[in-house]
Amino acid sequence: MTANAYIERVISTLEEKHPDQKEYLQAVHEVYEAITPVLEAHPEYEKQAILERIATPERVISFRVTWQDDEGQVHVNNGYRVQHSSVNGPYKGGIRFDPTVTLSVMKFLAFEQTFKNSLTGLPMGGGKGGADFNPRGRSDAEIMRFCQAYMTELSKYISQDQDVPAGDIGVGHREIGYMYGQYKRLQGVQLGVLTGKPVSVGGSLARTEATGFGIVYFANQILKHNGTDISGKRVIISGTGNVGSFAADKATELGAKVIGISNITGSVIDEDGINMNTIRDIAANHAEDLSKYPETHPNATFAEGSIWAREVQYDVALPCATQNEISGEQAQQIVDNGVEFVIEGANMPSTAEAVQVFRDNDMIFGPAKAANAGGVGVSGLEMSQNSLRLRWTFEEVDERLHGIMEGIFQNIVDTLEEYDLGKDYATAANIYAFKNIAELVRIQGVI
Ligand code: 2IT
Repeated sequence: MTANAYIERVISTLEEKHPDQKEYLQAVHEVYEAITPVLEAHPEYEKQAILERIATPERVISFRVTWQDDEGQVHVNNGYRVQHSSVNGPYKGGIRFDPTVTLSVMKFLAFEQTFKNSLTGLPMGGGKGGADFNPRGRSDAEIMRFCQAYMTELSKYISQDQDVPAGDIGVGHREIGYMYGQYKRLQGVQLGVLTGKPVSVGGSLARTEATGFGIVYFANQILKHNGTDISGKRVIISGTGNVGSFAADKATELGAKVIGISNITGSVIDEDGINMNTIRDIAANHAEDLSKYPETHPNATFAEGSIWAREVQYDVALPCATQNEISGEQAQQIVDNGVEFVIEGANMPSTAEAVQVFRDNDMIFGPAKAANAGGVGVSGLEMSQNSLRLRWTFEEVDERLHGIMEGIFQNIVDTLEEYDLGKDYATAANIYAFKNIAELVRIQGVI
């Protein structure tokens, strides 16, 4: 079979097997449509079923999470851990607590994570976990009971050498702290079994900032590769969580003007530059209600709905909220707004339609699996520090984060040249990561 016929056969088999797993199919499709030249150079990959083996998770764990709320009501949620690939080391990837969690979302994230982790150059396989639990409005005691119930089941499948979860949407220091405590109660002390830990219990300095900082380091590298840099640029960011808020801080520090930010309540445009202290205060004390922002910043405007639907002129878009947050129509609005650079902060924030619009309009596009790899990169550094039984300074970790993002960018640039890809950073990232993983699969035999 030709390379393309092999790819089409694998994709259509996956579609037949998993017709409801939209996000998973989307993620696999996006990678596999980029790798034709690699398969052409390796016709033996078909007989070895390399595409099937890379797309199919090694193990999917699905379990019930039962917990009691403060009124005594018992609830049941669906918990997951997808152990996607161990070819590059222990399964590694975050845990997400969000009502949108499904098996398809877990499988797409675990697949993406495998590629992302390989891009960091650190020895980490790929995994992802989570539950369809909505932490919004829950008391601290309820969060603790949920985390303990989730970890009671998960603890049977993870260890610091086999599978190392971290945080993601809905899971921060507090949740990792509770899950770490519960793991320890059940299995004994294993400092490296989770990353993103509170610094006082073995977490790494700069882990909280790492994803957002890394996105801006990567964005700046792309801008420089295109003859400019982020200083003086008008930037819009979706998401006020760790990713979006620290991306905003770093962009501002490097001289950009963040003129807009959004969360689930809506978006704010502030031509004076978004004040992140106000945003953090709203997140912590006002149920994230961004409509409060103009009360203290009268030049700003608030609107409900997606920030990507807003008509405003800017240069750089950093989608840092969640998967498929940019529709095709919104991508066209981004193009019409004169945006030149879209750098993905969230995992797969652009729908397939949006990616097509960006391609058709020659948008300079930084793919998530490269741009947001700084988070898991510093998780890798947290594992190193835990094994070494020491702690690096914030500056030292930040310096290494810089090095990781530069290394990723350099490998992408080398791949652009090798495959004559122009400025198609997404295809280059997919090719580079796929080549690495495919070789690791081959080397380790038929298992
Ligand atoms: O999407 C991601 O890369 C993460 N949620 C971080 C994973 C990790 O293990 O730090």
